[in-house]
Amino acid sequence: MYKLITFKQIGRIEIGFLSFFESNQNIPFEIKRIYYTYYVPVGTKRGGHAHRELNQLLWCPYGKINVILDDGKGKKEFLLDSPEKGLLVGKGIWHDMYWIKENSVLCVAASDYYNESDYIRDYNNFLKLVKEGYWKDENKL
Ligand code: T46
Repeated sequence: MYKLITFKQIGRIEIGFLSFFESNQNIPFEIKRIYYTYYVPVGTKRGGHAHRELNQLLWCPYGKINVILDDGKGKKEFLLDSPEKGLLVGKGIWHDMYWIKENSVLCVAASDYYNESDYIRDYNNFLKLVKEGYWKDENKL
């Protein structure tokens, strides 16, 4: 499951804006970890994996990052180019991120602590798990 969401924007041009999100309100999981990626050279590709159980919200407070999501049946592209945009990426979604603008920052709110064994970094293994129905409950997030 994946979904683009738009955060509420509070403020006005003269003083700037504030956006927010809350666990189990507009984000359908409890947040246990926040991490962020920065000083990434333009043209870099990161990601190249799916998660077994982890659900995440990605947002780009500054810059432009292209995110390609793949559920094993098809791919979809999302441009994170505004601090109002958030991209929910559920478990079982292969994701690649491409840095398009200098100094872009990718922030992520995750449903669990870091655990390398939750990563699937081999694409053929990912496709095999999709075929076997490993994420048959994916729509529940
Ligand atoms: C994801 C995308 C959007 C940690 O030690 N703790 C952490 O919390 C994280 C996220 C990573 N790491 C270590 C693991 C690797 O040795 O940091 C190193 C770089 O991680 P990785 O190559 O997986 O980075 P990205 O940018 O390809 O992927 C990251 C997240 O790892 C991943 O879960 O969904 O951002």
